[in-house]
Amino acid sequence: MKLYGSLTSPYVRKVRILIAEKSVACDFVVADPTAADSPVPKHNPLGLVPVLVRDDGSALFDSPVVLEYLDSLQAPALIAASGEPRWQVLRLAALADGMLDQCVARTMELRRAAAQRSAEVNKRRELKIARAIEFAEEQVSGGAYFVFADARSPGSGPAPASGSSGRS
Ligand SMILES: N[C@@H](CCC(=O)N[C@@H](CS)C(=O)NCC(=O)O)C(=O)O
Repeated sequence: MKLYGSLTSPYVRKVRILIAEKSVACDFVVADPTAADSPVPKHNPLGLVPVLVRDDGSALFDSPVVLEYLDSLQAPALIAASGEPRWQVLRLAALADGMLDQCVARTMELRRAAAQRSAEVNKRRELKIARAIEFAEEQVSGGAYFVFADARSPGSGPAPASGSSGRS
């Protein structure tokens, strides 16, 4: 399998983290999706990374889809398979993806020529990001930081060590 992606894309990083967590055999091909000779559109008509090209040549794209596929390859599942734990994980993933969408769009806006930039649009984006961070913080109890173990299997992960991972 090959993962096509840029080094800077947060969506690609999500996939690379899961590949590392699960020790999945997968080559990482650094590819700029916007380059004229990019291999990306051949695998994803939308021209976006990440794209996962499987051994039979078929491609999967959109990071949530790629994550679900990779997670399904070997146990233990990091994304809960069913019931309330699944809805909790999917909601958190949607929140994180939504934050990434807003952050990426904000960055793209800042890259536009000064005369074309909209401070108002980015203000709305920043408000959404701030609300999403607050929402994420409310998901953890006891003033602890959110830790990855909470996302693996809500309710069954180890409790954060008191003090060391608490908010200061
Ligand atoms: N919803 C997609 C978003 C992917 C995305 O926007 N990737 C950006 C890199 S951060 C990209 O490939 N941009 C190229 C372009 O806009 O042409 C996912 O989760 O995979």
